[in-house]
Amino acid sequence: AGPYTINYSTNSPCDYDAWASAGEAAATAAGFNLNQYSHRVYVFPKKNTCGWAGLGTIGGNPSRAWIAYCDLLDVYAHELGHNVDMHHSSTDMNNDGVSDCEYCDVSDFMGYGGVGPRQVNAPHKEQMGWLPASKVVLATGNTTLSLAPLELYPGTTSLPQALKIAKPNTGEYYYFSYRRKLGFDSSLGTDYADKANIHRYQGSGAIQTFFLGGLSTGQSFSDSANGLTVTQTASTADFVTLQVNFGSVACAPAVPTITMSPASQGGQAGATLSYTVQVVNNDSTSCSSSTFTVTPTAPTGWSASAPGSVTLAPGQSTTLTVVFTSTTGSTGPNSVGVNVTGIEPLHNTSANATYVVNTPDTSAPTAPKNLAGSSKAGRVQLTWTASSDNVSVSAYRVWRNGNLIGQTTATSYSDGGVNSGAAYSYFVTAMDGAGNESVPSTTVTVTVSKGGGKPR
Ligand SMILES: [Ca+2]
Ligand SMILES: [Ca+2]
Ligand SMILES: [Zn+2]
Repeated sequence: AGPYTINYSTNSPCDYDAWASAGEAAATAAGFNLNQYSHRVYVFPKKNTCGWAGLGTIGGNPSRAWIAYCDLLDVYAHELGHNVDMHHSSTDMNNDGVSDCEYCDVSDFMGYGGVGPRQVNAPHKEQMGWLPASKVVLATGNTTLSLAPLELYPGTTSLPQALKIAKPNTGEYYYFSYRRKLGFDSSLGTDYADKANIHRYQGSGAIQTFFLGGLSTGQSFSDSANGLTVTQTASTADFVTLQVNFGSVACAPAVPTITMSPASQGGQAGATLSYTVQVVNNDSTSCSSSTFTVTPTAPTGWSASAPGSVTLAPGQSTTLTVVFTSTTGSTGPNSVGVNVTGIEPLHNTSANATYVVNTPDTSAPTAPKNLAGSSKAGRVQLTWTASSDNVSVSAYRVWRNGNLIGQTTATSYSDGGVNSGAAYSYFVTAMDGAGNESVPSTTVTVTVSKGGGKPR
């Protein structure tokens, strides 16, 4: 629309908002429905008092851009770039996270204006969706790959056009791309042309991108904090080859996982119980092996023992046995555990389990009842009625003439160690698992019948 003449002087103060309103009023009067325009650009004479070449909102609806240098193509591109959410293309040549110069990556029109037409850098192309996802390779392990020039229309090359690598210590990404003097980039400067360009960017959003430098064949980029090295190994007119090496990734120690089992078990006072302790070294794979010291923790007076220390590689796990012995006076549930310490303070952790001291069984079973005896074929057959116990009856003992002659879990017994015609007295006692014995049953006397089988 326009041009329209508005009632301001080229010498009047730089009231760009008022100029935009006056311009919009003029366009509306001329029949434009401005509601149809979500991106609005106000271009005014180069003779003005503003002191800048252009100004643009980052995003916005409508987005707005003011062009003070109406004859500079890249100023339009720059301000419209802000309007679609791009921030400035900056430099940080020493990669210390501190911007060296906000507008100095001039491989991208989001740097200084007045440089001439050019493309945008790799992070901006990804941010804008101007590179299909298939053209951006995220390297997570050692790899060697070739990139086609970033200037090519993606459909015209089978190669990827950007290499992206996470920068874990800041949550940013590195971007590598191959820039050549093609098309709008025909005037690309020597810092960029025919080199693998290195950028750093958050990965999304209206945040500055940072140019870190360019590689020639044989040169490497290193980030020692993240153990990353990227070496340019070859370049032709059609591609650059980069070798990515994560070889010396920094060690990231982590809290080991300690589990103790069983979670709970019981034993008598004074009993020694075993627990299995599993130790998992969760350090990152680049860490060296670590030694974990396992120290048992138990109530005062108890004794405990553990193997002491275990040495594990990252990711490795082992189980060891830790034993605890309660004191004779202990009762109820008690916490037992292990403290684990390692090389790193991060390694210090612990685990616990429960040792329940059972109340001892001091109550004997009831006496067996209804003891009855009979004799047949030279043997004595005894039967009785089962006893009961607060826990359980474990066995019956059979006594003949006051001597223990056998033990059974049944409620009957057959005694063959007897002489025909003789008389014997028997009683039976019941036992429980704790060794408590009942009082004797009543006594029965049995006279052994004459031999078995038919008489000869
Ligand atoms: Ca810097
Ligand atoms: Ca008992
Ligand atoms: Zn800007």
